[in-house]
Amino acid sequence: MGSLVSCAAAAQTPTATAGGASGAVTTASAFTVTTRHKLVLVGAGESGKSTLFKKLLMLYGQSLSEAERLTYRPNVYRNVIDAISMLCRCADADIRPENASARALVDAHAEVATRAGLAGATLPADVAEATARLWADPAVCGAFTARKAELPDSAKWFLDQVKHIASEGYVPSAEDVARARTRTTGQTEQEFAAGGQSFHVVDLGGQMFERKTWQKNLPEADVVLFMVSLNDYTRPSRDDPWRTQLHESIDLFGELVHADALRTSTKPLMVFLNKRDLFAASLRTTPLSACFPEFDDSADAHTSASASASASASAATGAKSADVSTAVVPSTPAMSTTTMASAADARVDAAIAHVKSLFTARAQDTSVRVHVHAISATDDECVRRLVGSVTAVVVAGV
Ligand SMILES: Nc1nc2c(ncn2[C@@H]2O[C@H](COP(=O)(O)OP(=O)(O)OP(=O)(O)O)[C@@H](O)[C@H]2O)c(=O)[nH]1
Ligand SMILES: [Mg+2]
Repeated sequence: MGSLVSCAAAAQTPTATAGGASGAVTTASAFTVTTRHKLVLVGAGESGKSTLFKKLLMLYGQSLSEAERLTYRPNVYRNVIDAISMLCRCADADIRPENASARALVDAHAEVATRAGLAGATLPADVAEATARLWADPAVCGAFTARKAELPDSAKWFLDQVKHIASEGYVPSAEDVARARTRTTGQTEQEFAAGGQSFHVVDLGGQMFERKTWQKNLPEADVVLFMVSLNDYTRPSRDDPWRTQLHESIDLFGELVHADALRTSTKPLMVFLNKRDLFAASLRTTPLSACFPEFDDSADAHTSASASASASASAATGAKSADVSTAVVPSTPAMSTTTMASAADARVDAAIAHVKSLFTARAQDTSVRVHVHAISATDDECVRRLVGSVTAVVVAGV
Protein backbone atom coordinates (compact mmCIF):
# COMPACT_ATOMS: atom_id res chain seq x y z
CA MET A 1 0.00 0.00 0.00
CA GLY A 2 2.55 2.56 -1.16
CA SER A 3 -0.38 4.92 -1.45
CA LEU A 4 -0.02 6.20 2.08
CA VAL A 5 3.29 7.74 1.19
CA SER A 6 2.75 8.41 -2.49
CA CYS A 7 -0.93 9.18 -2.84
CA ALA A 8 -0.40 12.93 -3.20
CA ALA A 9 0.94 12.18 -6.66
CA ALA A 10 -2.11 10.09 -7.45
CA ALA A 11 -4.30 13.07 -6.62
CA GLN A 12 -3.92 14.44 -10.14
CA THR A 13 -4.99 11.17 -11.70
CA PRO A 14 -7.72 9.64 -9.59
CA THR A 15 -7.77 6.39 -11.50
CA ALA A 16 -4.00 5.87 -11.25
CA THR A 17 -3.18 2.30 -10.38
CA ALA A 18 0.26 2.87 -8.94
CA GLY A 19 1.14 1.67 -5.45
CA GLY A 20 -1.69 0.87 -3.09
CA ALA A 21 -4.36 1.92 -5.56
CA SER A 22 -3.66 -1.09 -7.69
CA GLY A 23 -4.09 -3.40 -4.71
CA ALA A 24 -7.44 -1.93 -3.79
CA VAL A 25 -8.72 -1.93 -7.36
CA THR A 26 -7.74 -5.57 -7.79
CA THR A 27 -9.83 -6.38 -4.74
CA ALA A 28 -12.71 -4.42 -6.24
CA SER A 29 -12.61 -6.37 -9.49
CA ALA A 30 -13.25 -9.57 -7.55
CA PHE A 31 -16.77 -8.24 -6.97
CA THR A 32 -17.29 -7.28 -10.63
CA VAL A 33 -17.92 -3.72 -9.61
CA THR A 34 -19.27 -1.34 -12.21
CA THR A 35 -19.77 1.86 -10.20
CA ARG A 36 -17.20 3.65 -8.13
CA HIS A 37 -18.65 5.80 -5.38
CA LYS A 38 -16.79 8.98 -4.63
CA LEU A 39 -16.50 9.76 -0.91
CA VAL A 40 -15.21 13.21 0.02
CA LEU A 41 -13.85 13.75 3.52
CA VAL A 42 -14.23 17.27 4.87
CA GLY A 43 -14.38 18.86 8.34
CA ALA A 44 -12.27 21.10 10.55
CA GLY A 45 -8.53 20.58 11.01
CA GLU A 46 -7.62 17.71 13.37
CA SER A 47 -11.12 16.24 13.30
CA GLY A 48 -9.63 12.89 12.23
CA LYS A 49 -10.16 12.77 8.44
CA SER A 50 -6.69 11.45 7.64
CA THR A 51 -6.86 8.98 10.51
CA LEU A 52 -10.05 7.52 9.05
CA PHE A 53 -8.55 7.64 5.54
CA LYS A 54 -5.50 5.64 6.66
CA LYS A 55 -7.64 3.15 8.58
CA LEU A 56 -9.84 2.57 5.53
CA LEU A 57 -6.83 1.73 3.43
CA MET A 58 -5.31 -0.46 6.12
CA LEU A 59 -8.52 -2.42 6.64
CA TYR A 60 -9.66 -2.64 3.01
CA GLY A 61 -6.48 -2.23 1.00
CA GLN A 62 -3.24 -4.13 1.47
CA SER A 63 -1.49 -4.08 4.82
CA LEU A 64 1.50 -1.77 5.02
CA SER A 65 4.88 -3.35 4.46
CA GLU A 66 7.66 -2.83 6.98
CA ALA A 67 9.43 -0.53 4.53
CA GLU A 68 6.31 1.61 4.18
CA ARG A 69 5.80 1.82 7.93
CA LEU A 70 9.44 2.84 8.32
CA THR A 71 8.81 5.95 6.22
CA TYR A 72 6.60 7.19 9.09
CA ARG A 73 9.40 7.00 11.67
CA PRO A 74 10.55 10.65 11.26
CA ASN A 75 6.93 11.71 11.62
CA VAL A 76 6.61 9.76 14.88
CA TYR A 77 9.89 11.24 16.21
CA ARG A 78 8.61 14.71 15.35
CA ASN A 79 5.28 14.04 17.10
CA VAL A 80 7.23 13.06 20.27
CA ILE A 81 9.54 16.08 20.29
CA ASP A 82 6.82 18.57 19.37
CA ALA A 83 4.55 17.24 22.13
CA ILE A 84 7.12 17.28 24.93
CA SER A 85 8.46 20.71 23.87
CA MET A 86 4.96 22.22 23.89
CA LEU A 87 4.17 20.67 27.27
CA CYS A 88 7.43 21.94 28.78
CA ARG A 89 6.69 25.46 27.55
CA CYS A 90 3.31 25.31 29.34
CA ALA A 91 4.64 23.73 32.54
CA ASP A 92 7.68 26.01 32.46
CA ALA A 93 8.87 27.19 35.91
CA ASP A 94 6.92 24.46 37.71
CA ILE A 95 9.06 21.68 36.28
CA ARG A 96 11.03 20.01 39.10
CA PRO A 97 14.61 21.33 39.47
CA GLU A 98 16.01 17.80 39.14
CA ASN A 99 14.46 17.65 35.63
CA ALA A 100 16.04 20.91 34.46
CA SER A 101 18.86 19.10 32.66
CA ALA A 102 16.35 16.82 30.94
CA ARG A 103 14.48 19.86 29.71
CA ALA A 104 17.68 21.51 28.48
CA LEU A 105 18.55 18.36 26.55
CA VAL A 106 15.11 18.15 24.90
CA ASP A 107 15.15 21.87 24.06
CA ALA A 108 18.63 21.66 22.56
CA HIS A 109 17.67 18.64 20.46
CA ALA A 110 14.51 20.33 19.20
CA GLU A 111 16.34 23.55 18.37
CA VAL A 112 19.33 22.02 16.63
CA ALA A 113 17.16 19.61 14.65
CA THR A 114 14.80 22.38 13.53
CA ARG A 115 17.64 24.72 12.59
CA ALA A 116 19.27 22.02 10.54
CA GLY A 117 15.95 21.21 8.87
CA LEU A 118 16.21 17.76 10.36
CA ALA A 119 13.27 17.67 12.76
CA GLY A 120 12.31 14.04 13.11
CA ALA A 121 15.53 12.67 11.61
CA THR A 122 16.68 11.12 14.88
CA LEU A 123 15.54 10.45 18.42
CA PRO A 124 18.72 9.72 20.42
CA ALA A 125 18.40 7.45 23.46
CA ASP A 126 19.39 10.20 25.95
CA VAL A 127 16.74 12.56 24.50
CA ALA A 128 14.14 9.79 24.79
CA GLU A 129 15.23 9.15 28.39
CA ALA A 130 14.90 12.89 29.14
CA THR A 131 11.47 12.95 27.47
CA ALA A 132 10.28 10.04 29.62
CA ARG A 133 11.47 11.80 32.78
CA LEU A 134 9.74 15.01 31.82
CA TRP A 135 6.53 13.17 30.88
CA ALA A 136 6.52 11.80 34.45
CA ASP A 137 7.07 15.26 35.97
CA PRO A 138 3.92 16.39 37.84
CA ALA A 139 4.00 19.85 36.26
CA VAL A 140 4.19 18.39 32.73
CA CYS A 141 1.50 15.83 33.53
CA GLY A 142 -0.64 18.59 35.01
CA ALA A 143 -0.22 20.74 31.89
CA PHE A 144 -1.33 17.76 29.81
CA THR A 145 -4.37 16.97 31.97
CA ALA A 146 -5.41 20.61 32.08
CA ARG A 147 -5.06 20.74 28.28
CA LYS A 148 -2.85 23.78 28.57
CA ALA A 149 -1.02 22.94 25.33
CA GLU A 150 -2.60 22.67 21.86
CA LEU A 151 -1.40 19.10 21.45
CA PRO A 152 -2.46 16.61 18.81
CA ASP A 153 -4.73 13.96 20.33
CA SER A 154 -2.10 11.31 19.69
CA ALA A 155 0.47 12.96 22.00
CA LYS A 156 -0.18 10.59 24.89
CA TRP A 157 -0.07 7.56 22.62
CA PHE A 158 3.48 8.40 21.54
CA LEU A 159 4.83 9.85 24.81
CA ASP A 160 3.73 6.74 26.72
CA GLN A 161 5.99 4.60 24.53
CA VAL A 162 8.85 7.02 23.93
CA LYS A 163 11.59 4.61 25.03
CA HIS A 164 10.31 1.91 22.70
CA ILE A 165 10.08 4.46 19.87
CA ALA A 166 13.74 5.46 20.43
CA SER A 167 14.95 1.86 20.59
CA GLU A 168 17.19 0.52 17.87
CA GLY A 169 15.29 -1.09 15.05
CA TYR A 170 11.99 0.59 15.93
CA VAL A 171 9.46 0.21 13.11
CA PRO A 172 6.17 2.07 13.57
CA SER A 173 3.23 -0.28 13.99
CA ALA A 174 0.13 0.13 11.80
CA GLU A 175 -1.51 1.83 14.79
CA ASP A 176 1.43 4.26 15.08
CA VAL A 177 1.04 5.08 11.38
CA ALA A 178 -2.69 5.69 11.78
CA ARG A 179 -2.13 7.97 14.76
CA ALA A 180 0.92 9.92 13.55
CA ARG A 181 -0.24 13.48 13.08
CA THR A 182 0.54 15.34 9.87
CA ARG A 183 -1.55 18.24 8.67
CA THR A 184 -3.03 17.53 5.24
CA THR A 185 -2.19 20.02 2.52
CA GLY A 186 -4.09 19.83 -0.75
CA GLN A 187 -5.76 16.50 -1.27
CA THR A 188 -4.95 12.85 -1.01
CA GLU A 189 -6.98 10.15 -2.67
CA GLN A 190 -7.22 6.43 -2.91
CA GLU A 191 -9.51 3.58 -3.84
CA PHE A 192 -10.77 0.64 -1.86
CA ALA A 193 -13.46 -1.97 -2.09
CA ALA A 194 -15.81 -3.20 0.60
CA GLY A 195 -19.13 -5.01 0.75
CA GLY A 196 -19.21 -5.51 -3.02
CA GLN A 197 -18.86 -1.78 -3.64
CA SER A 198 -15.94 0.19 -4.98
CA PHE A 199 -15.04 3.49 -3.39
CA HIS A 200 -12.86 6.40 -4.35
CA VAL A 201 -12.10 8.35 -1.18
CA VAL A 202 -10.66 11.85 -1.14
CA ASP A 203 -9.08 13.28 2.03
CA LEU A 204 -9.00 17.08 2.06
CA GLY A 205 -7.13 19.49 4.33
CA GLY A 206 -9.39 20.96 7.01
CA GLN A 207 -7.40 23.99 8.19
CA MET A 208 -8.99 27.29 7.15
CA PHE A 209 -6.53 28.02 4.34
CA GLU A 210 -6.90 24.48 2.95
CA ARG A 211 -10.67 24.59 2.45
CA LYS A 212 -10.51 26.00 -1.06
CA THR A 213 -10.16 22.41 -2.29
CA TRP A 214 -13.61 21.56 -0.92
CA GLN A 215 -15.57 23.53 -3.53
CA LYS A 216 -13.91 21.66 -6.35
CA ASN A 217 -14.62 18.24 -4.89
CA LEU A 218 -18.13 18.60 -3.48
CA PRO A 219 -20.09 18.61 -6.77
CA GLU A 220 -18.52 15.29 -7.76
CA ALA A 221 -19.05 13.61 -4.41
CA ASP A 222 -21.55 10.75 -4.19
CA VAL A 223 -21.41 10.93 -0.41
CA VAL A 224 -19.92 13.77 1.63
CA LEU A 225 -18.30 12.64 4.89
CA PHE A 226 -18.12 15.47 7.41
CA MET A 227 -15.79 14.76 10.34
CA VAL A 228 -16.20 16.39 13.72
CA SER A 229 -13.99 16.06 16.78
CA LEU A 230 -16.47 15.60 19.63
CA ASN A 231 -13.65 16.33 22.03
CA ASP A 232 -13.38 19.86 20.65
CA TYR A 233 -16.01 20.90 23.19
CA THR A 234 -13.04 21.34 25.54
CA ARG A 235 -10.86 23.26 23.06
CA PRO A 236 -11.31 27.02 23.13
CA SER A 237 -11.68 28.77 19.81
CA ARG A 238 -8.52 30.57 18.71
CA ASP A 239 -10.56 33.67 17.83
CA ASP A 240 -13.21 33.89 20.52
CA PRO A 241 -12.56 32.84 24.14
CA TRP A 242 -16.31 32.39 24.75
CA ARG A 243 -16.63 29.71 22.14
CA THR A 244 -15.08 26.32 21.53
CA GLN A 245 -13.82 24.60 18.40
CA LEU A 246 -16.95 22.43 18.50
CA HIS A 247 -19.10 25.58 18.11
CA GLU A 248 -16.94 26.44 15.11
CA SER A 249 -17.40 22.99 13.67
CA ILE A 250 -21.19 23.35 13.92
CA ASP A 251 -20.95 26.71 12.12
CA LEU A 252 -18.71 25.18 9.48
CA PHE A 253 -21.27 22.43 8.93
CA GLY A 254 -24.00 25.07 8.60
CA GLU A 255 -21.96 26.84 5.91
CA LEU A 256 -21.28 23.58 4.12
CA VAL A 257 -24.92 22.46 3.85
CA HIS A 258 -25.85 25.91 2.56
CA ALA A 259 -23.09 25.95 -0.05
CA ASP A 260 -24.30 26.00 -3.66
CA ALA A 261 -23.04 22.47 -4.29
CA LEU A 262 -25.23 21.02 -1.54
CA ARG A 263 -28.12 23.23 -0.46
CA THR A 264 -30.64 22.01 -3.02
CA SER A 265 -29.10 18.63 -3.68
CA THR A 266 -30.31 15.34 -2.24
CA LYS A 267 -26.78 14.07 -1.82
CA PRO A 268 -26.27 11.96 1.30
CA LEU A 269 -24.09 13.69 3.86
CA MET A 270 -22.73 11.56 6.68
CA VAL A 271 -21.62 13.39 9.81
CA PHE A 272 -19.11 11.40 11.85
CA LEU A 273 -18.96 12.61 15.42
CA ASN A 274 -15.42 11.34 15.93
CA LYS A 275 -13.16 10.74 18.95
CA ARG A 276 -15.92 9.17 20.98
CA ASP A 277 -13.24 7.53 23.13
CA LEU A 278 -11.74 10.89 24.13
CA PHE A 279 -15.17 12.46 24.50
CA ALA A 280 -16.25 9.75 26.97
CA ALA A 281 -13.06 10.31 28.97
CA SER A 282 -13.41 14.12 28.95
CA LEU A 283 -17.01 13.99 30.15
CA ARG A 284 -15.74 12.53 33.43
CA THR A 285 -14.10 15.83 34.26
CA THR A 286 -15.68 18.47 32.00
CA PRO A 287 -19.47 18.47 31.64
CA LEU A 288 -20.94 19.13 28.22
CA SER A 289 -22.89 22.03 29.76
CA ALA A 290 -19.56 23.88 30.07
CA CYS A 291 -19.82 24.25 26.28
CA PHE A 292 -23.61 24.08 25.81
CA PRO A 293 -25.26 25.52 28.95
CA GLU A 294 -28.72 24.44 27.76
CA PHE A 295 -27.69 20.78 28.15
CA ASP A 296 -28.67 19.10 31.42
CA ASP A 297 -25.70 16.95 32.55
CA SER A 298 -27.31 15.61 35.68
CA ALA A 299 -27.17 11.83 35.89
CA ASP A 300 -30.88 11.54 36.65
CA ALA A 301 -31.77 13.27 33.42
CA HIS A 302 -30.21 10.50 31.39
CA THR A 303 -29.57 7.26 33.19
CA SER A 304 -33.04 5.77 33.23
CA ALA A 305 -34.61 7.69 30.36
CA SER A 306 -31.88 6.97 27.86
CA ALA A 307 -30.70 3.54 28.97
CA SER A 308 -32.55 1.77 26.18
CA ALA A 309 -31.71 4.50 23.67
CA SER A 310 -28.11 4.09 24.77
CA ALA A 311 -28.10 0.39 24.04
CA SER A 312 -29.43 0.85 20.53
CA ALA A 313 -27.24 3.88 19.82
CA SER A 314 -24.15 2.01 20.96
CA ALA A 315 -25.05 -0.96 18.81
CA ALA A 316 -25.57 1.27 15.79
CA THR A 317 -22.34 3.21 16.18
CA GLY A 318 -20.12 0.44 17.42
CA ALA A 319 -19.47 2.41 20.57
CA LYS A 320 -17.72 0.37 23.20
CA SER A 321 -19.01 0.23 26.71
CA ALA A 322 -15.46 -0.52 27.79
CA ASP A 323 -14.50 3.03 26.82
CA VAL A 324 -16.42 4.41 29.73
CA SER A 325 -16.53 1.50 32.12
CA THR A 326 -14.42 3.33 34.67
CA ALA A 327 -16.41 6.53 34.46
CA VAL A 328 -17.17 8.29 37.69
CA VAL A 329 -20.83 7.69 38.27
CA PRO A 330 -22.40 8.52 41.65
CA SER A 331 -22.14 5.07 43.16
CA THR A 332 -24.25 3.41 45.80
CA PRO A 333 -23.48 0.07 47.42
CA ALA A 334 -26.34 -1.42 45.46
CA MET A 335 -24.99 -0.26 42.09
CA SER A 336 -23.29 -3.11 40.22
CA THR A 337 -20.38 -2.55 37.83
CA THR A 338 -22.61 -3.30 34.87
CA THR A 339 -25.16 -0.76 36.01
CA MET A 340 -22.44 1.82 36.51
CA ALA A 341 -21.08 1.17 33.03
CA SER A 342 -24.50 1.43 31.42
CA ALA A 343 -25.27 4.58 33.39
CA ALA A 344 -22.03 6.11 32.16
CA ASP A 345 -22.82 4.95 28.62
CA ALA A 346 -26.25 6.52 28.85
CA ARG A 347 -24.71 9.82 29.87
CA VAL A 348 -22.24 9.73 26.98
CA ASP A 349 -24.98 8.81 24.54
CA ALA A 350 -27.23 11.58 25.85
CA ALA A 351 -24.39 14.06 25.34
CA ILE A 352 -23.84 12.72 21.82
CA ALA A 353 -27.56 12.97 21.07
CA HIS A 354 -27.45 16.62 22.07
CA VAL A 355 -24.48 17.38 19.82
CA LYS A 356 -26.18 15.46 17.01
CA SER A 357 -29.32 17.62 17.35
CA LEU A 358 -27.19 20.77 16.99
CA PHE A 359 -25.80 19.53 13.69
CA THR A 360 -29.06 18.28 12.22
CA ALA A 361 -30.78 21.58 13.13
CA ARG A 362 -28.38 23.39 10.78
CA ALA A 363 -29.53 21.32 7.79
CA GLN A 364 -33.26 21.57 8.43
CA ASP A 365 -33.93 24.15 5.71
CA THR A 366 -31.95 22.25 3.07
CA SER A 367 -32.70 19.10 1.09
CA VAL A 368 -29.42 17.43 2.07
CA ARG A 369 -29.92 13.98 3.57
CA VAL A 370 -28.01 13.96 6.81
CA HIS A 371 -26.95 10.77 8.63
CA VAL A 372 -25.09 11.13 11.93
CA HIS A 373 -22.91 8.51 13.61
CA ALA A 374 -20.63 8.66 16.64
CA ILE A 375 -17.32 6.92 15.97
CA SER A 376 -13.71 6.49 17.02
CA ALA A 377 -11.59 6.53 13.88
CA THR A 378 -8.78 4.79 15.77
CA ASP A 379 -11.00 1.78 16.52
CA ASP A 380 -10.90 -0.88 13.76
CA GLU A 381 -14.24 -2.43 14.67
CA CYS A 382 -15.90 0.95 14.65
CA VAL A 383 -14.43 1.78 11.24
CA ARG A 384 -15.76 -1.53 9.88
CA ARG A 385 -19.25 -0.64 11.09
CA LEU A 386 -18.89 2.80 9.60
CA VAL A 387 -18.08 1.26 6.22
CA GLY A 388 -21.20 -0.88 6.59
CA SER A 389 -23.22 2.30 7.14
CA VAL A 390 -21.61 4.06 4.16
CA THR A 391 -22.30 1.01 1.99
CA ALA A 392 -25.93 0.93 3.10
CA VAL A 393 -26.27 4.61 2.20
CA VAL A 394 -24.77 4.24 -1.28
CA VAL A 395 -26.78 1.09 -2.00
CA ALA A 396 -30.03 2.69 -0.85
CA GLY A 397 -29.04 5.97 -2.53
CA VAL A 398 -30.39 8.04 0.36
N1 LIG B 1 -7.96 9.02 20.53
C1 LIG B 1 -8.35 9.31 19.30
N2 LIG B 1 -7.56 10.09 18.52
C2 LIG B 1 -7.96 10.37 17.26
C3 LIG B 1 -9.18 9.85 16.73
N3 LIG B 1 -9.29 10.29 15.45
C4 LIG B 1 -8.19 11.03 15.20
N4 LIG B 1 -7.38 11.09 16.29
C5 LIG B 1 -6.12 11.86 16.42
O1 LIG B 1 -6.42 13.21 16.13
C6 LIG B 1 -5.31 13.85 15.50
C7 LIG B 1 -5.75 14.58 14.25
O2 LIG B 1 -6.18 13.64 13.30
P1 LIG B 1 -5.99 13.85 11.72
O3 LIG B 1 -6.57 12.62 11.09
O4 LIG B 1 -4.61 14.21 11.38
O5 LIG B 1 -6.95 15.11 11.47
P2 LIG B 1 -7.37 15.76 10.07
O6 LIG B 1 -8.83 16.00 10.14
O7 LIG B 1 -6.89 14.95 8.94
O8 LIG B 1 -6.61 17.16 10.14
P3 LIG B 1 -6.15 18.13 8.90
O9 LIG B 1 -5.34 17.31 7.97
O10 LIG B 1 -5.37 19.23 9.54
O11 LIG B 1 -7.42 18.64 8.29
C8 LIG B 1 -4.28 12.75 15.24
O12 LIG B 1 -3.27 12.88 16.21
C9 LIG B 1 -5.06 11.46 15.41
O13 LIG B 1 -4.26 10.41 15.93
C10 LIG B 1 -10.02 9.03 17.59
O14 LIG B 1 -11.11 8.56 17.23
N5 LIG B 1 -9.54 8.82 18.85
MG1 LIG C 1 -5.59 15.36 7.44
